[in-house]
Amino acid sequence: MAAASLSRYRPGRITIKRSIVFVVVAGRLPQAVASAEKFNYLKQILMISLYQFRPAFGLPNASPFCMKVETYLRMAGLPYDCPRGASLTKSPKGKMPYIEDGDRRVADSSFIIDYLQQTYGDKLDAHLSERERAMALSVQRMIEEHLYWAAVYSRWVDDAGFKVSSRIFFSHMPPGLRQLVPQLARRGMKQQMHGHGMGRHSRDEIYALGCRDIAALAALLGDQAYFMGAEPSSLDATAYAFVANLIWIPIESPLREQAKQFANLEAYCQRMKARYYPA
Ligand SMILES: N[C@@H](CCC(=O)N[C@@H](CS)C(=O)NCC(=O)O)C(=O)O
Repeated sequence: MAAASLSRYRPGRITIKRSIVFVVVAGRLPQAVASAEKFNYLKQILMISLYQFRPAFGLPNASPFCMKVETYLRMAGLPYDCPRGASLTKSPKGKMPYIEDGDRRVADSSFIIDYLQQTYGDKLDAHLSERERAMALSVQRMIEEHLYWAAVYSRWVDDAGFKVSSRIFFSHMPPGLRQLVPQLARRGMKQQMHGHGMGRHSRDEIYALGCRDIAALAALLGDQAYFMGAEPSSLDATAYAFVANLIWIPIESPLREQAKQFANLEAYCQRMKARYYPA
């Protein structure tokens, strides 16, 4: 995914502008600069580096927050790459994702998108009224601050989900760590869920809360192409990342069953995939 990202995004106005700068700057660099160095130098100036977990589950990212930012970059037509070496310990806020743009480093998916909108402009939400923007923000918050925690439960606390998560997410680690790290991660997730409050509910209560959010999303989408109507908006970066991370992952849970019941959610994910991640 990371390597393919440079060639797959849809070129927008900003991309074209950056490409022109690339060519002009490349032409002016001294001959003495080796071409690989030149390429790396220019890439550093012109590419946004997205640091995130490695892809899993056949999705661009198994972290919905990482997939949200990658989807936004594609929707906005901004050139990016996903360098190796992303790590929670290097992340300014200890979570993924974060980006580097020149000498700017920004963490947290929402602050990243704010930064990108302020720096490169944003046509995606231009068609929304103030009221529609407020509604989109409320829906985004429901997904990220409520439904997310039910999904965390299904992956990290529920035994069936943890079995799959621990096997897939840590498969690259050496044998000893492969057993230890998932247990530590699980303990950390349980603590976070308890602090949030979601973790104090029973399994049935957590899934009931999450399922209501999913039904609300399906009702809100209705027969529209995108969450805010016929045209995509930045809310779709969040909605697609989170819904795909429910229905297209190999973890059986009441959340997945619920999401799969709504044909419009599946069709929506297919639509987003075809438009922003063409094969
Ligand atoms: N509010 C943050 C949330 C990011 C987040 O929770 N990332 C998770 C992955 S989905 C993470 O890095 N978890 C690692 C941890 O908590 O140790 C954002 O929007 O970026």
